[in-house]
Formats: sequence, C-alpha cells, structure tokens
Amino acid sequence: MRRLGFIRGVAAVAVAAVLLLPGSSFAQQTSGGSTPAFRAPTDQELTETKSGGVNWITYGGALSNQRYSTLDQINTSNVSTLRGAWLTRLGSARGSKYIFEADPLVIDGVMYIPTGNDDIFALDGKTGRKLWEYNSDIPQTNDLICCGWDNRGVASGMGMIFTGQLDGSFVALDQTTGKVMWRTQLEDYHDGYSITGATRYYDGMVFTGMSGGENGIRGRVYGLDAKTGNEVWRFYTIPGPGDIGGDTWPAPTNPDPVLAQAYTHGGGTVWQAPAIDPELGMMYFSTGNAGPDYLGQVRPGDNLFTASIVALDYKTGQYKWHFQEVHHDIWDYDAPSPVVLFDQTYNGQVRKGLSEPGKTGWVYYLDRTNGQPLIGINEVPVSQEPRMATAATQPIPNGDKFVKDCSTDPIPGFPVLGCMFDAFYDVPVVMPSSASNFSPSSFDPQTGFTYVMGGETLTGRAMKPEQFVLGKRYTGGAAVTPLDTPILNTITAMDSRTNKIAWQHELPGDRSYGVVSTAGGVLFKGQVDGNLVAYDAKTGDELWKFQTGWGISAPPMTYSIDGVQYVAVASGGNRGGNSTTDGDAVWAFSLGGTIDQVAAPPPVQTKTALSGPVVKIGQPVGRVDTQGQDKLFEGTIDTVDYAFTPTRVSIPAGTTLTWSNSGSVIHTATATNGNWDTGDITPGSSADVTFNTPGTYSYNCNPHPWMLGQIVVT
Ligand SMILES: [Cu+2]
Repeated sequence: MRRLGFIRGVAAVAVAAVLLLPGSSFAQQTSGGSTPAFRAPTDQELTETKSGGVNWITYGGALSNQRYSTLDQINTSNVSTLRGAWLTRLGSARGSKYIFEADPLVIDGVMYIPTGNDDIFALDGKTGRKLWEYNSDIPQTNDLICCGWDNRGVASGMGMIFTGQLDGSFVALDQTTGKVMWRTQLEDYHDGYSITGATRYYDGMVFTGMSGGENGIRGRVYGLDAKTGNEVWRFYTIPGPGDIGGDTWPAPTNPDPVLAQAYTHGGGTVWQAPAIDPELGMMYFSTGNAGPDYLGQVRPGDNLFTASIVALDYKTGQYKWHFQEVHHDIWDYDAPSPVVLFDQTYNGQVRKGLSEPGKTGWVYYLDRTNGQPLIGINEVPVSQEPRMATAATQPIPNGDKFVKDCSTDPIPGFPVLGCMFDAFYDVPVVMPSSASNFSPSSFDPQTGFTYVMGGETLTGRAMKPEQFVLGKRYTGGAAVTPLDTPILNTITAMDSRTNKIAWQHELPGDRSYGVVSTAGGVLFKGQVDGNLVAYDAKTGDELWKFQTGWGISAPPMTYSIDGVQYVAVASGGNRGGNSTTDGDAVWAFSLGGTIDQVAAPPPVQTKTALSGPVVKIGQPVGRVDTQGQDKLFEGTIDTVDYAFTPTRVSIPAGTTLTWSNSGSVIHTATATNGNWDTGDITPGSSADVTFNTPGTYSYNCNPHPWMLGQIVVT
C-alpha cells in the first residue's frame, strides 16, 4: 500500500488514528502551495560547507561528517517545549527484516530519505507531504544481508539523487521526479556483496563501499563518474600481492591453498559514508573486520587494511595513509562508525584532526594529513594464542574508554572471562561484545567534545574450523551471548583535546544509533525505546524527551525552512529486542509544533535471553535475513561446535526430536532440570528423544554449557 493521504485541519487528537495508517501523513499546517525547489548542492557549496545549517546537503551535514549544525533557534532554554511539527508514514520497508537507519538530506525545503528497502522519498520538509517516490524493486530473496535491511543515506549532486542498493547495484535518480537516470551493477549480491553505507557525492564523482564482511568477500571502495555511473577507480581494502600492505597476508605462493587465497576473502568492508577534505584532496573511510571473523589461523599477519582508517586521493583512489585500530582482528572488531574531520588546538597549534570511535571502545584521534596520533597511541603487548596467529601488540590510545574493558562478574556455564583484546581458541572467552557500531558520532566545535554511543553487552567468542563456500556466510567461529546478562549502553562526551570523558550516562538497553549537536547547545539522540532525547551538550543534563512510537535506529538531524528550525528523525523499530512490521515513520519537530508524543512500543530488552524465532516443523531453520532460510526444520536439530540450530523449536506432543552432531567434538542435549538427556553424541552420530508432555523445556550441552536450546511442546 503506497497511498499517502494529506490531512488538513485535523485536531492533534486525531493523530493516534492517523498513526495506524502506513502511507499517511499528519501535519500541523498546510503547505503554502509554492513549487518545491529540487536543487542539488554545487561543488563550491559542498567545499565551503563546514557544518549543517539551513540545509543538510550531504550525509552528516557536511563532507566532514561532523553532524553539527549552526542553527540555534532551538536551544537549551526552550527545547523543553519542542513538539511534533509533522509525522509521515512512508508505507515502505514495513517488515521485521528492515531497520530504518537513514540520515535524510534537506536542500531548500525538500527532504530526501531512503528506507530499508532502498525506496527513496522526496518530502516537503515543512509538512512531510510526499513529492515523489522511487521504488527500488530490489530482490526480496537476498538472504546474505548481515544485520537487517537498511540504507544509511543518499547523496545529491548535478541534479540527481544517488544511492547504493542492497542488491549490489548503484542508481542515480532525477532529483525533480525520482526517475532512474542510470543504474550500474557493481557486484553480484549472490556472492555476498551489498551496499548499506551512505553515499557521498563530490566534484563530479560518487563514492561507495561494499558491505558483506561475514560472507568471505574482499572489501572495496569505488569512485564512479556521477554523470554516467562508469567506474573511475576501485580501491581494494584488502591489498593484493605486491600492493602496499599486501605482505600482511599469507603469500599466494603459500603451499596451503586456504592460506594462499586468504586475501581474496579478507573482509575489510566499507559500510560508511567517507569523509572528504577538499583542501587536502583526500577521502577517508573506516573499514570492517578481517574475514573470516574468528578464524585467525588461516590469515597470519596484521591483515591490512581491516579494522582501519584509510586515506585516499579522492580523484584517483590512490593510497595516502592508513591507521589500523586492531591488528590481525579475531574479534569482529570493525572500525564501524563514520570518520569525522575536525580542527582542534594541541600544544598551541591548530591541527587537522580525524576521529573514529571503534568497536574496541576507544576513540582514535589522528592527524588527517598523515594518520599520526594526535594524543598518543601506544603499541602494547597483549595475550597470545599461537594457534590463532595473534598479533604481538595492539594499539592502545591514551585517555579513557567509553565502555568497560573487561567481563568480571562470574557467569554460570562460562569458565573463562576476559578483556577486550584477550585471545581465545575453541572455548568461549566472555568479553565485551562491541562498543561502537555504525552509530555516527558528532563533533561540536563549541564544546570541543566528540559524542559517541557505546554498547555494553558481553559475548563469548570461540573459533570453529570452516571452509569458504562462495555465497555462504564465512565467519569461522561464534559469538555466544550468555543468558541473563545485562544489556547496557553509554552516551559519552569525549574531550577531543585529551581523549578523556567529559560526561557520560550509562543506560539500559541497546545502544543508540547517532546524534546531532547544535549551536543552540543541544545534543539530540534517538533511542531504540522510541524516545528522541535532548541533552545539554556541555553538561549532559537531560532537557527533553519525546516518544515517537517506534524504536529509533537512525541519527537525528536538523534544518530550517522559512526561519523555522526543525529536528527530524526516522523511527522504524527492529532493534533492542523490539520487532515490528510497522516501522516506517519520519518525525519532524519544531518549537511551534502541536503534535504530542504517542504510545511507547513494547519495552526494549535490558537482559539477554534466548532469542530468535520459535521454529515449527516445516519452517525455515534460520532467520529470514540469513542463509538458514533455505533449510527447513524437519525434526532434526543440527548440533555443531557450538550451537543448536534451530535454537528454539515448537513441536506437537508425541514428536521425536533428533540431535545430529555435525561438529568435531562430543556434544549432548541435557535438560536444565535433569529430566532427560541424550548422553554423549559423537561427531557424525545422532540421538533421539520423544516429548509426550506439553510444556517448555530448556536444555544445554553438558561439556559446553554455553550451548543453549529450548523446546516448546504443545
Ligand atoms: Cu557441546
């Protein structure tokens, strides 16, 4: 359903009813009837724009990715009166597989926003009224998308709107009509490639990376001719033999064919909008984990340029410098957040800075002319596991982390607790999961603070031998979440002068996914519980909170039309334990807004629990967004090192379940209450248990108590 009704003169009380209608829109005022200006920013405008202002012309507000706005109509003294100006339901990407992560553009009053289905909408920024719509028609059978279907943002230039798509293609639309101008298929999604990162336009070119770091792909970034879509250059984030950094991978002459080919599956994906410094002529981006994620032994070496910041000549794609945050990553520690360019004074000297919050929980502050640390980063010896070919040292920045470094409280079933860089092999070591994610940080030149979002959950990491198969997941291990452990997150102001915490809040639930700071001294942050929150940027005091009705997994942004400042955010749910088939809302707020907050979605998860769907006989064993979709559950539970798949099943009384061990060591399925037990199941063999009494049965593996399963007998 793609209807978009525009409702005039309806009292705010009718909003609740309108909320139920996807494809509807509610505004406090009617539009003035003026013709919208579908204008693209000029290159001069992109060059000169240092932060967001009246317009938000490119991802992050400027080529710097700063997510700072010079607007100050909404400020610390009046933000408490902020209310909804309009709310639009797009009627696109409605389903639990989608996550709404977009940072919209606003140029001369027109908003451009993509949904998780790569559908793009042009909206009137004053009313939310739909002006045009592009339907991507991407294949819905793509089962290799890692972490929800999403599109983080589009770009505008030369009268066009540009976007990468989840099917590995890239399109340019007429900015006035939304009609396709050109389309180029960069990679085949069947091979595990997709585009999720926001796209950047500058100087007649468009830039995009490729996602798919869990699928054994080789990371790459493209510079395309914006007029034609033709490839101008391509940079492999995993260098080949003879390239700079190529010697950090096993040589292709290695007698072991798996090692010889390791660099062709090395990961290093790019799922963020690059930042560009027009003066230096450089483009900067952050890269993802090394692949396969946990199987360090097949790729001895530092594995450049994974988990790194890379600088290129944006015109030619030529390598300039790199900084690696994690050597020989075996933890899935991406450098996942967009890099931010800023200027700051150190020792009396103004330096050209670059920052990026990593999955390690540190912010890396670098000199963007050469990649050297601004504050100090030391190579420190770390724990070793020769079978994983661990790196001898890891770079540890001076200053504070924005999450805890270690797991310390005892957890039943998990004998080994550890810290961020601890090595592991086949027994899971429980350690912090991942601090940052794609969550775009913000640099506020007024406070000098970098605002970062951190996740604080625990995970047990272990390797398992695995072979590469084209078009299948290839992670070589598992990250097992211990049950009943807390899910916490942090919002932190890091002082860019010292890399020390200026203020911090620790909150329950999954992390937030982006902020915007403003000259009004207000920092806006969306939360997965549906609240948009305003903080005093200087002190961290909470000033305002507004329930949008769905979880927020997108960064808020701000713009101005006819002298009125608006704050806008996409609200789409499907994070933090909430799932919805309904999340397609875009909200805009203003001081004169008249729309009240709405009912909250179900509360978010604050403790880990057995997750995933309860699978019935005949249903796919995996989630809809994984490769498990192609296998149906017929009463056999695949027992591998170290998981039961499917984890949760539902069967009628009288059913016999079979546990089939396709792993390499002995496993069992043992009832938590001791009432039933398969006994030892050796590799290659299986065991049966018949369930006659309705009820819910939890079980785990005796030798590996972190392997958990659940059976619902009806
Ligand atoms: Cu086991």
